[in-house]
Amino acid sequence: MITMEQTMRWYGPHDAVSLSDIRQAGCTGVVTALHHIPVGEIWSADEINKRKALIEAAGMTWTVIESLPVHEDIKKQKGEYKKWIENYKISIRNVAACGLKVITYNFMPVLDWLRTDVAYTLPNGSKALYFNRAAFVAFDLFLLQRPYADKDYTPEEVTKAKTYFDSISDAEKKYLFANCLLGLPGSDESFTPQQVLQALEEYASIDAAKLKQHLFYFLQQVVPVAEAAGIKLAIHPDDPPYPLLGLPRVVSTEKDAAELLNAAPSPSNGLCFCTGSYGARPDNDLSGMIQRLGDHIHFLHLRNTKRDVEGNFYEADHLGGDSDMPAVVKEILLLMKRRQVSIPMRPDHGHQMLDDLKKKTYPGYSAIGRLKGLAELRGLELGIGRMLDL
Ligand code: DNO
Repeated sequence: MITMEQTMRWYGPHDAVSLSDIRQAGCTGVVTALHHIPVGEIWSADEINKRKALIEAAGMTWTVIESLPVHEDIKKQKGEYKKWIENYKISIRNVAACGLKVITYNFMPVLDWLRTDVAYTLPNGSKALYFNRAAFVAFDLFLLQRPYADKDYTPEEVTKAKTYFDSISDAEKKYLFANCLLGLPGSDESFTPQQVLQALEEYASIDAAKLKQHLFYFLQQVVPVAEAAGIKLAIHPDDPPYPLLGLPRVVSTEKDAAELLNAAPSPSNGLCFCTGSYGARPDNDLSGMIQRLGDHIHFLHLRNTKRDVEGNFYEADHLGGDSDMPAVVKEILLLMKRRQVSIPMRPDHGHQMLDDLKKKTYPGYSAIGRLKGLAELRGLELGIGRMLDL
């Protein structure tokens, strides 16, 4: 039976969750990035090898790079975007020269994932990441005060946001503001409102069609280099999977994924299949997507969300929530058997629980919550595999 390779994300030597913790959780692989290298700059073989050696000394392999970030100029096709693309190609080649095989990236303008509350208390006392629609609209309209933001919302949404905003304390407003402005993953620096407003302004003339063109151009440039070097690229979907703050988002649905794969056909043009991100939309059929797009899935993020009719969602237990995780794992097992490959997986995010609650970790990336998710997924996989006699 071919099983998924178990990995966890590690933010680097300063991460409160150590490599030894990750190994004890049962992982054989680590997913990490060189967060200290500014976006756009070349990742040298020397820097990659140094990080790789740390991971190998801890008895694991560096299985996936998450992320090799794409410079904002590339997304906007402005400024020095051609230089940044050339740098990206060099980094791909350097990554390959160091023996790594999979690179994850995303094409979300300005922000990466976004939640309104990174410590939402669940009934059992553990904490989860939460996206509250009214809080988000309130942030946009009354805290960030994005020009013309009200045009993006229905009058009912504006009223709900106002009621919500009036009901929370100043401290809660500050907390909401800070949560929505958290910096890029792996960075300890938050965005300032001015930075975000300025960055949004620069996207004023870029709609979804244009952003797609920019993504396709980028792929047509880098995919052949990746293919020649033996690297699989794996694009992470938008999180949440719809436009935010007036910014277009173009990797949210099965149709988006299929289009970007067709734009630069190659086994190296692939997907990071994140069940939590795609699954936050009820119209994404996760099992069907694995059946139809499976040849291009090179990395898996397994997590679950629980939605409500208002557009709110929180990150549920890995086997709970709205996505049918047993069905997803079954499809993955069948896919790996058909392709005869083990696909790396990480339990994406976890609840802050038990001793996690006393530690400062990156939101979503505490040790025990992820270990719980990983252990549940491992058991699920083994059980389903045995039942199907794979
Ligand atoms: C969130 C992550 C994302 C992901 C990037 C990939 O926890 O899944 O931040 O790493 O979008 O580029």
